[in-house]
Amino acid sequence: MYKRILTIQDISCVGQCSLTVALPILSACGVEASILPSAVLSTHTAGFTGFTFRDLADDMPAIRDHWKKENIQFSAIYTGYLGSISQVDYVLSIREATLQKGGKLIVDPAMADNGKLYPIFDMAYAKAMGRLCAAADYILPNITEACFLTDTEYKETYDEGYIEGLITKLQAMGCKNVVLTGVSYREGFTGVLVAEGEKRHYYEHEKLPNSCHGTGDIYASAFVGAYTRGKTAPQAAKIAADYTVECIRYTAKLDNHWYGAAFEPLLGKLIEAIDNG
Ligand code: PXL
Repeated sequence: MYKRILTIQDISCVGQCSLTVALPILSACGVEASILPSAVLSTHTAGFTGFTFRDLADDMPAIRDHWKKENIQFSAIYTGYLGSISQVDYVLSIREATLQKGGKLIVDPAMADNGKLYPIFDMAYAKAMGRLCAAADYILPNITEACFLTDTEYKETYDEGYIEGLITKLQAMGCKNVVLTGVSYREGFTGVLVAEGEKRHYYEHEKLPNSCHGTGDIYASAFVGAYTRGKTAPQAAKIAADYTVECIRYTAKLDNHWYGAAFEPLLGKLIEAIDNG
């Protein structure tokens, strides 16, 4: 069945993240991508200075009402970086109005990394994001985001008990299914833990020495695309992880490509993994 996804996240005009990543990746996955831009920025906020920022929250109710009048329905809604706290309630009302029966709300909290919130966000935003996560079918936090969502101390090194503690707290908030990224138990390796109710599935992969901005968006978009195409969550988590690692590996070979990961040349591999995996 042909699937149409609505993705709600910002347009960073330059910088290879959010919608400029989600649109091509979702299209490559073979699903129709509709968009609702949450904000427009001249660049992303990680490494550039003096970026412009326009919050588009005020446009959201009229867009929602028009879609409702036109009876537009989506197979899934996937949210990422939102521009402001008021968007959380708009997203919930857009789900109410447009998500088809049985459709999934997939939330990437997209607000923090390496122990810190992104610029422009504060604890009030993190709390509001917690409400959206609690209403989601799947959430895709990294460890930093899981810590902000659950008021847990961020640690660089940890054991399985710490990770299980994060999952338990997230599930107690109402997040039934968690895809936790960047879970690393040994030098040179990292991975993703998929927790669906009581079930746990850990996929470990190589950890490359370089890291790139925007890889969370590449990961989440590939996960959503693969999952919407009928893969199970653990299968989609593996496809997305393998693709993201290849994008990081490719980017390491480029000069002066610090602002994002070059995901475009690897799209063929993602399509192959979805079609033949
Ligand atoms: O990749 C996440 C992201 C999305 N959008 C904007 C960002 C970031 C990360 O910093 O700044 C505007």
